[in-house]
Amino acid sequence: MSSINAKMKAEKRAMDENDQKLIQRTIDEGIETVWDRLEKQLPQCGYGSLGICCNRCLMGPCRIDPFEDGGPTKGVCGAGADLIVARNYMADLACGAAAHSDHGREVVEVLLATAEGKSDGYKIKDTEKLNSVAKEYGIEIKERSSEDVAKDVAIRMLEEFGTLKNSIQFMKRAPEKTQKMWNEAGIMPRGIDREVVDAMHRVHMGVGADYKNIILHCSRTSLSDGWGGSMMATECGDILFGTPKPIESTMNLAVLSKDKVNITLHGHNPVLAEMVLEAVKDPDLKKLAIERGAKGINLIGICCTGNELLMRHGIPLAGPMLDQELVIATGAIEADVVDYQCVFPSIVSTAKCFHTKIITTSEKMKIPGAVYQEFKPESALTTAKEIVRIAIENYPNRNHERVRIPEKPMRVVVGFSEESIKKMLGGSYKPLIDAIVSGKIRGAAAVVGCTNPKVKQDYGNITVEKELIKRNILVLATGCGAIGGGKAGLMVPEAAELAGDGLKSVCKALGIPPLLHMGSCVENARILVMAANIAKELGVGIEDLPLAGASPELYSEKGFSIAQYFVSSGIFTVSGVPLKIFGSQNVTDFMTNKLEDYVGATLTIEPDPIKAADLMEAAIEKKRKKLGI
Ligand code: SF4
Ligand code: MSK
Repeated sequence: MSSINAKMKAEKRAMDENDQKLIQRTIDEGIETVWDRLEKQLPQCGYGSLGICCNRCLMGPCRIDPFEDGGPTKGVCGAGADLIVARNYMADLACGAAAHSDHGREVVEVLLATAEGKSDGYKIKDTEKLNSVAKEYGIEIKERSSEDVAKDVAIRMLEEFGTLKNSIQFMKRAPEKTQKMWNEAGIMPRGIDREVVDAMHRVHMGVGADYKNIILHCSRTSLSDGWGGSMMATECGDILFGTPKPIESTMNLAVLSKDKVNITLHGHNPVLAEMVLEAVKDPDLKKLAIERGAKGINLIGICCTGNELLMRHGIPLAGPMLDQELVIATGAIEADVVDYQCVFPSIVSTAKCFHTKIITTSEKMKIPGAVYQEFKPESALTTAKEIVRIAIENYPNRNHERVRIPEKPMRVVVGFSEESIKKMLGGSYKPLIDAIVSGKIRGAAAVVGCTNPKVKQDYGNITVEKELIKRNILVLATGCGAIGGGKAGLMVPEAAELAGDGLKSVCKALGIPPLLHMGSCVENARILVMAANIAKELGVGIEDLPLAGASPELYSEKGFSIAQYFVSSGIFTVSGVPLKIFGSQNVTDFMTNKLEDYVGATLTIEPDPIKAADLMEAAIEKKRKKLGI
């Protein structure tokens, strides 16, 4: 392919110029990426896209055929389109909820090991948060050591995964009105694992056959993720590593260093990344890096691990999920260290084109061809140092002539945890509520979730974000959706100039960007807590607030769970990528219309990001009208 064609192709694949440069390189040099593999898959299966293919049991696989007269309308067991679509959606969503919550459990386990003095390198950093969570659980603090309190907190949380306790403490953070709504709809979750296992039981052949009942259980399962496993991951992450505060940093592929050992950290669980961050402070390792000819060690984050490191420590972030192959294609990465989720198995092949070592660390996620360094709390810092040593020893293998690091990293201001936002407002949400009531700010919108090669990278996220701030809607962003806005320059206070007059004046008065980065995909829990606290200050339910959500470039099963728990918490939500539900008119109608009767909000699909912003604005205005503001 000529270089001009490669450039045009790269421009179609991503918004960001630095991404485009690396995409062009992959095309020029025949390095396969996610976009190439998507092209080879086209056209993708129509049955699968509509959700009407069932591969659940050995009487199948079965499909419903809406394309041909006289085609099958039932699977071998008699399941029709409604059931097959609902069941497939629930199985995907349960997988996402399980991934989030299992990550949460592992953070709680590290907290327990640390409290018991059995972990290597971890400390309790935020005792204020520890004590406030302990109070919620009714745990005595008095003269007790942080470790004793943390031990009780961790055990009480671990109890909520199973079935004995039968309730999740953090559900009580929601306003009473919202809790009543959940109880009336029969979707108040009992335990985290319980709801996921129950979901998988229901999708077994010959169990759930009522699509409405299945979708409502999707809500229950997703709530156990958002208000359960994900919220525990967030709170225990803060207790162990600190609650984020506003901090400056940089983003995009230009954050790599030409003359330092570059180590990328990719995946989701901060328990790995935080220890690598500790390990690079080791004077012996710093010395070793110099001895091997480097000027030092440069840590860089990718996607959600990157978001957590960025939020808490200002570690520069290279890009979202789809940048994982591009960052290796710079030729400048000594080690790409991963834990789990959103990590392409293909990175080992990408790494073979250069000197990069892929280091896997989780017993759950091994990749053939990668270096495996098992990461356990009891030997965490020791393993992290070994990982850093492997990276440093690999520096002399870098071929500097093949290195292509783009220029101009984008400045960002991040670290907007719920606590830091409240502090910035003077300790109460009143100033924000006043701005919303006066109409200066029409409402707030969460732009969350992924990047997906079916959408030009960052286009959906950035367009929705820009449209919303123009319309005086404050944007709260997390996950890879946040990274798009950061790379586009929306995460600096000067971006207030792009906002409508009302939002601009508020941002200028507070010195904040119109798009607030609130963390990783698991940390959407911060948005739920903020919504709950604002609703309680106003004396209403979350479902009454002028709030909306969007995932313009959704790809992941975790994203299904996030979208469903936003909706189930009463927040109208739009996916920019079609969910696999259109094979059933009834399921589609239930999700996009009838769910409102149960949870005060619906989930809809709109691939055009400007129209998605229109829908979000309309939902916000509808809630304003209902509130009489
Ligand atoms: Fe076919 Fe029913 Fe088995 Fe699904 S569960 S594969 S529809 S027989
Ligand atoms: S990493 S789940 S692509 S946000 Fe959390 Fe990004 Fe979505 Fe993975």
